[in-house]
Amino acid sequence: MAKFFADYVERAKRILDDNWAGSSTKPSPTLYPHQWNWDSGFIAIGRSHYDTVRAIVEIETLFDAQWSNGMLPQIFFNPKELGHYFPEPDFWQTERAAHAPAGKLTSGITMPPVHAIAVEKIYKNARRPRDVVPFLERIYPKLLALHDYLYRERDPGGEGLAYIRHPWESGIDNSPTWDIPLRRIHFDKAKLPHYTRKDLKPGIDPKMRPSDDDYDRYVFLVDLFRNCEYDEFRIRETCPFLIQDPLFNSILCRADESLGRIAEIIGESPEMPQSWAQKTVGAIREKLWHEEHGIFDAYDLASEQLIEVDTAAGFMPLYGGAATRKQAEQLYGRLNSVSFCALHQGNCFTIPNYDTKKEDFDRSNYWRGPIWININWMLAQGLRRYGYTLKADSLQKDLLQLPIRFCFYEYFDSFDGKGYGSDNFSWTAALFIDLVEEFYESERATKGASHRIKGLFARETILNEGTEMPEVDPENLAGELMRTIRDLRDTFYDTARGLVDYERLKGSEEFKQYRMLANGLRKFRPSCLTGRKEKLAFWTNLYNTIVVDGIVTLGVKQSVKEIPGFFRKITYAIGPHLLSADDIEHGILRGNVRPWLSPFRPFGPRDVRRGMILSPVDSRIHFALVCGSRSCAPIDYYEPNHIYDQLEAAATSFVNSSEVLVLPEEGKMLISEIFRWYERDFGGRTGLVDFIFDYLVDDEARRFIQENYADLHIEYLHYDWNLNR
Ligand code: 2M8
Repeated sequence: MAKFFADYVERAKRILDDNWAGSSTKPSPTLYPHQWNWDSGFIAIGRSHYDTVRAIVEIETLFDAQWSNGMLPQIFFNPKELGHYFPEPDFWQTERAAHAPAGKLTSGITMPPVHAIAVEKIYKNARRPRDVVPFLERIYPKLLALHDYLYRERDPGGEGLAYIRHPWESGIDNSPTWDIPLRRIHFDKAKLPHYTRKDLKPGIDPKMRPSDDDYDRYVFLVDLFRNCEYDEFRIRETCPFLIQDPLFNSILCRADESLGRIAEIIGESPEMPQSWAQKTVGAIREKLWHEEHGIFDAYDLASEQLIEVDTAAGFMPLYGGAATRKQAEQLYGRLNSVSFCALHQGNCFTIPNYDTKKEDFDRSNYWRGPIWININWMLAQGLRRYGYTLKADSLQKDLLQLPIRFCFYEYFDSFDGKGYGSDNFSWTAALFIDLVEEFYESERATKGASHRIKGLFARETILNEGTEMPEVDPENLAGELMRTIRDLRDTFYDTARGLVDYERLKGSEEFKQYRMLANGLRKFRPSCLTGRKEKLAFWTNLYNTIVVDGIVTLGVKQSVKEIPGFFRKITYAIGPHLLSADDIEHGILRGNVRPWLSPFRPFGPRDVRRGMILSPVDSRIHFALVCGSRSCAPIDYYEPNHIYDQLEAAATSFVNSSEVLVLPEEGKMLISEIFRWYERDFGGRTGLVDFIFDYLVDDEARRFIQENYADLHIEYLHYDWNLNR
């Protein structure tokens, strides 16, 4: 796995190197050729893991452009790159501003203040954090001045909420939230300064960018600012777009926290940042909460009301720690719903930037629906902060997969993951590096080498040693057991999403009944199973249920990986035999073959259990066997009479899900690790490709496989071992 990510991390670093412009990093080699405010924060976070020097230079360069009133500009223009972007300094005319730094080319607005967060990360991730202290001492007053500007100039009423005065300040430019306040702006188009957009470059579909109407309003606002000579008071008096945004303010209070900790490191008083944080937290939860929607909304200071448009920005108070526990619960219900791609929903990535159920949701248009790595990177941390670990893990998985599957794009299709906008996008690369580091860290904590060794020598836990025995003849036990398993399926399994309600199942009558029947297995003779279909269904169902039983009995919380050698450990006594989940799978159902990376076959040459082996192997069982994890097949109950049809349906559904991705434009096919572990069951590599080809329904994908059959490039997807809870 380490090797698997290592190649992509190298690619991500190469992107950052290629976009390096000498003292800062361009967000993208094509669309954004200058230095951008919050992009640099995210970029520095990525670099902080391997290049402290450049991470520091990135931040210091940006702060060289800070205005004397503390404002940190949205863009610091590179004089060598002028001519490729709109609007550039000739349009901003910041020389009219009293506070703009002389000799520096900047825009006249700001962006979400992620910088203190980035600076703290640089310190924490440095090989020798002490060496970074002089940088902290240099940058701290500048960070303080930035936050002071936001509280002073953008929150004149002292509420604790800074307003933004241009959609570009939000970072989420054409978010549907801005439609209402922007459409309210009326102006005479003839009087609008002449301008030409430069973002509609070849290869960029205009439908995936803000509209011309939006641009007119962006330009109108810039014109207003320069006419006010960038004087905050005059702007405030006339600007029709003044919004208190939950995204901006959640980042602000999260950055206040970092600022307080930086103050402590360098021996300054953290009091000011801490009191700012407290105030903003209180104001977000009081003023921006929409009780009915169960989400935070932006507040429009012109109309004096919440803008009732729900986007991913509404979840950001989780990141800022601003949601109360009760708000967080409601928020989670909203976030983990079909509107924003629920756990195990399939065919969507978490979290789209806008409610997918809205009519104007647009899966490929910029900030009106797609997935953005930076927003979700923050939301994953917010979810962890409130203890929603499972969802945070699933977010992390999607964030790691998107660049791997679809390259390091600017944003991604919320349903099929296709990359849009600029390729080789810097913050996608930078935050990917950070996510991989986080992934390694949690791997080290839960599944180190010693864990694997323990797994090899795991002692079995016999799960059916209870004293309560069923009053059923051993001959009828199989039928009874299967009926009870079907009841469990009906009551506690969500077969469409592959989830099990372990909590409810645990204390239920149905599960008690199942466990009693499982005790009866001690007197069962497997030889009374007749016919291949009956055996196939019996062992498949029993395997799936021993896994559920093991998860409940051993108290698995997040992942079966918590228990060393889980599948070797969970065992049933069946007649005179002991059979672990591994024995059932690799011994009986797979024809006694070695499990992946194991030196031994389950049944040795003289093992009497060899009599139970089912041969030949039906490779479709891999889409029916459940491992209690998110990436395995969804759990179901298999009927002896219909098992072949059910296996056929399971294989079709798996091959046509996001576990098999054929990407002709990338010249490769990405498939579940299941295909790697069980390649031999599919008849080796060729058999595997044939198998996938036969089940795929998409014509374009089939054509690609056919045309590239001989040297098809295959990569394997990261397997998600999180519990299918
Ligand atoms: C996008 O915004 C710029 C204006 O700032 C643009 O559309 O031209 C946004 O995605 C913004 O969040 C980002 O910082 C910037 C550069 O990546 O591009």
